[in-house]
Amino acid sequence: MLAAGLLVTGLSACGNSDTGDAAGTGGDDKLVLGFSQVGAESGWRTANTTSVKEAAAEAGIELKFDDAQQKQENQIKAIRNFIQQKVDVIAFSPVVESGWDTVLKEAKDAGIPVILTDRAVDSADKSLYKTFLGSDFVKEGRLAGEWLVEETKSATGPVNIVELQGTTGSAPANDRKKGFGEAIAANPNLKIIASQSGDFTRAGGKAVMEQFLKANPKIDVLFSHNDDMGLGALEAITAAGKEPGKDIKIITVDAVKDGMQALADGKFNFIAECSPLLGPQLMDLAKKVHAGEEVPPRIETEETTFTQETAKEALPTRKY
Ligand code: GYE
Repeated sequence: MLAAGLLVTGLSACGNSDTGDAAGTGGDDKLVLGFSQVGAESGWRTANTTSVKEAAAEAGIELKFDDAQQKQENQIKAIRNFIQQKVDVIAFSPVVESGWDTVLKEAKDAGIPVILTDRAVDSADKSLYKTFLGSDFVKEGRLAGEWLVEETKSATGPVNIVELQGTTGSAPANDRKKGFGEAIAANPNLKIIASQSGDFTRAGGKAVMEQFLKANPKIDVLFSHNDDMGLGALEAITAAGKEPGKDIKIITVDAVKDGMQALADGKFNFIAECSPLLGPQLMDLAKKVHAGEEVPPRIETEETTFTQETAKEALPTRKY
């Protein structure tokens, strides 16, 4: 009994000293990065996954990749696995904004630095992660709204807008809604008459647009939080005997190839770009935080906007 007790004590003491220099346990070998991805819900996400995988290979970083299938519980599980495996750095793209404090605290206690990519968390304790690399979603929504304000400035009556929201509770859905709403407040003729989540997928966009069309005889504008939902909505609009881009103006966010093609073809009217090519910057940051270097707490992606004309010019050289 006594011997067993001593053994346990000895082990736990050893465990403690291990945790103490957790950052160093990876040794001088390849940096190991655990990455928890949201899922594969959109063209944007596919391009983002490719960017992360390619950049890791190029940077000589060993990537442990997990696809959470758009479920927060799967992401939490993946992060706990990464902690158990003592990866050097954890990066993840949080599917929703809230509910991360406990698992982030676990990573912090284990001495593993965390990088947020693409989407933000609403944790009050900013020490739970090293940096957040991604777009300004409020700005994307605002740019979309400002274009519409300009486009409809001569309208004398109500302009009816329907909105396809991204995944409920996600940073891009919350922020794009906010930015768009603030911008269109400049013209009281502009009214959102229906707004619902299509979960960032084509199937979701199509199904919700069908409902919108059934319930609302006069829809002038669709604001879709991403290209994929807009592309799904195109099918519903055409099936209802309306012409997308003309009878119903369509504004989206992302600017992936299929979205840009729809814009160049005159089916979409405006896209606020959101770049998925975060891989190279992420690898750079992973190396820095692993080396204990200071990094800026917020790194914003550079993006632009596209009209039907500029989409035609950009399409041939578009990478994703
Ligand atoms: O706009 C959408 C994807 O978080 C910026 O997620 C990303 C969004 C992107 O599903 O297409």
